[in-house]
Amino acid sequence: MAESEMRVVLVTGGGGLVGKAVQHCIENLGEKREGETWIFCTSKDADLTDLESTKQLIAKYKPTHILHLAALVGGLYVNLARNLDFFRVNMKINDNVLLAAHEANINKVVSCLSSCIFPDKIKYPIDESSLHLGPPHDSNFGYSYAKRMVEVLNRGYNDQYGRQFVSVIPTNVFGPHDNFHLQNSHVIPGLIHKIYLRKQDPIKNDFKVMGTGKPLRQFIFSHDLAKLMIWTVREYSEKKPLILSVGEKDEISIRDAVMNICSALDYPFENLQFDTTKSDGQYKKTVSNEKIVKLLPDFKFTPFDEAVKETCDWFVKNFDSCRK
Ligand code: NAP
Ligand code: GFB
Repeated sequence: MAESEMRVVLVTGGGGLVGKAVQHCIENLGEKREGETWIFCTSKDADLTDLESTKQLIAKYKPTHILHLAALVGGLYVNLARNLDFFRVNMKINDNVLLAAHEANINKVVSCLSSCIFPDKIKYPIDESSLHLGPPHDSNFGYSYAKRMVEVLNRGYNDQYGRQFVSVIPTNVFGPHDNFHLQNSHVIPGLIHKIYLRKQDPIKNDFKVMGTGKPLRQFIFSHDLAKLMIWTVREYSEKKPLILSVGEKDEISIRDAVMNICSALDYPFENLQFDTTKSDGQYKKTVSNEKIVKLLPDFKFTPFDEAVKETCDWFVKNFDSCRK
């Protein structure tokens, strides 16, 4: 998309992990371009499960583009407990945002899916073409089907009205401004918080890594994802979904990820204990990042250990005010 055509980008979910990373890149890392205005909204600006509020938000800011990040989001265990809520809330948010965007004649909307929504039994590495080729992993079927419907809605608006509604598909994201809640969070922020508390008071705060530590994940640093999303809003001209992830070779086990956190927090990982009575969730969901690498061959992902260290340092510095 030529720069001159870019005017106002509304970012829903602007106060969350990914939204804050986009804001950081735009406002602090020099990603902002002449003639662009980026607006970062949270649920205080509008409850996107309500169509009228959604329409009023768009009428207020009159965006030319929307980066749609807002969602009910959580780790494995809160998904296991609340699949119906994850389905219904995300279905409402997504239908409202896309309908309101269309009715306001906004042509480009970039929405956000997740690699966990792909079919669980599939040939690896997964690519963008396999989204509907089988059921997702049972642990988060609610969230997964709601997210898959974004791709269906996109196709509907694009075919029927010539829109360019597209979606990006990140793998597991982590970074500053994450949700560090002890039960509802994803694995990296959850373990950062648990290990930090254990270090603060070893007597009071025992903890175990949940599951066996064997499952495999591709973790993407939120700042890297944000740069790729900003590019997608500006330049991606296709209508097909786009995976945004580190490569297959960067896939690591949960155990290795936790050991990385221990090193970053200077905690002896010899003491790590695993609670194998807790679900492992999906064993793997290995995606190919071939398409984005072809589009952006010079893009450099932040090394995992550096990203973990930066996230841990941010958490310790912002312990009192962060989401936990
Ligand atoms: P997050 O930190 O939980 O942020 C989600 C944001 O959505 C929050 O800022 C929240 O606003 C907003 N939101 C939730 N319900 C809303 C509502 N009813 N009305 C308005 N805003 C609402 O999540 P995230 O990790 O940044 O996720 C951003 C996107 O990336 C999501 O679409 C998610 O599915 C996707 N994604 C995340 C991961 C991951 O590992 N984190 C992986 C793949 C894809 P408030 O803070 O004001 O409540
Ligand atoms: O990040 P996470 O919760 O999400 O990772 P998923 C779960 C994996 O980490 C499982 C292990 O193998 C857990 O056994 N784990 C170990 C822990 N200790 C902990 C802990 O303290 N907290 C958590 N959360 N996990 C999610 C989907 O799957 O991926 C969501 O459920 C979302 O819908 C997200 O899409 C990106 O990668 O398993």
